[in-house]
Amino acid sequence: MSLNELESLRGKVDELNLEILRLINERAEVVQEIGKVKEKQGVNRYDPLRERHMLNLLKDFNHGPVPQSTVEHIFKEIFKTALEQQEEDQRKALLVSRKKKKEDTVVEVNGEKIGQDIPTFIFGPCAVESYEQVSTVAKAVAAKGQKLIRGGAYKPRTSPYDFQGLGLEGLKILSRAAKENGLAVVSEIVTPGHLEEALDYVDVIQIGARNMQNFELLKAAGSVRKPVLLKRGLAATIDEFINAAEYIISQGNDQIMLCERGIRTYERATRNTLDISAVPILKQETHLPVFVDVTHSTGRRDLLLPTAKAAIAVGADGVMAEVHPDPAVALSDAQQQMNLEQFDEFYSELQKFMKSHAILV
Ligand SMILES: [Mn+2]
Repeated sequence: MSLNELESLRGKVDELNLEILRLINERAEVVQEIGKVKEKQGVNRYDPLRERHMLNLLKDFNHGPVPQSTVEHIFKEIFKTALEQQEEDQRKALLVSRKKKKEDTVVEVNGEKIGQDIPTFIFGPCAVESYEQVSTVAKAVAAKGQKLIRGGAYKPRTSPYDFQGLGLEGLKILSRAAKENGLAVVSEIVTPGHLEEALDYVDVIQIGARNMQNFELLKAAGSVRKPVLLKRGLAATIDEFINAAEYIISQGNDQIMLCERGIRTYERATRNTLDISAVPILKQETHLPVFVDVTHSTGRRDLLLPTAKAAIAVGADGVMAEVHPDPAVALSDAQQQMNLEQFDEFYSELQKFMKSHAILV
């Protein structure tokens, strides 16, 4: 074979490559069109029967020399790319997506602008147990100039025999203590049925980890005009978490805050594994404020401060932590709540950290 011949064959291969490239892209455009039609009809994007049909057609017309298994392998990759492209387009279309709205969403509660400039803190006991208990904590929170208090009245617990919370009575107690101290209430609602009665006493509706995919509850929270704090599920992927937020916003309520609270892994040194990288990912993917709950992610008092620092350093808009006047006798999460002294220490250390890093001036 002469050198000229080789050059000319290589030239042909180059041309064919470009032709294949052009065809792959042309195919992708047609698939995108199909995606739009399917979206309008509300049908599933992946259709295994259709894929089988396409593979059969290729088999009928493949006369070699490329073996059929290789042809299938190559075309399956092409099919997959097109499907991924469709999914990417779908993600861009989400209302919570940063691509849909570039600017940060700022949620205003009790004069606190959450998601803007300085981090927001949400402190309070795991559960509302008595007026004295929440009132003591409310005073400590207000003394620090903070604007929000948390406390569970409806407690979804692992065991049905564990303390289930004081219910509406608990919300009334929390609301009273909060008002007396100029604080807004963050409290979990577990069923759409409780939402209406709770609205008089709650300023931020919390949807807990165990209810992250309670779609009826998400839709109900989306149809009221109160901010929602949505916690990530125990074993939820970031994608599932984002879609849960989409359920809320799809009903018209865009006052949503996300909260990373640790995920379940094989690691037992902490109660859950704090997925710290979820914070910047959620900030990139969505326009919503992102919190880190250091209490439930670690389940360890000695890790509250370092993880809170990490949360702020990585760009979280706020931190949530549990405080109880006497954690040893708390009816839930006795292991990990801070007492008032520890709370003071935690708070002042965090302030120091933020000042030294010019987060607070
Ligand atoms: Mn708790």
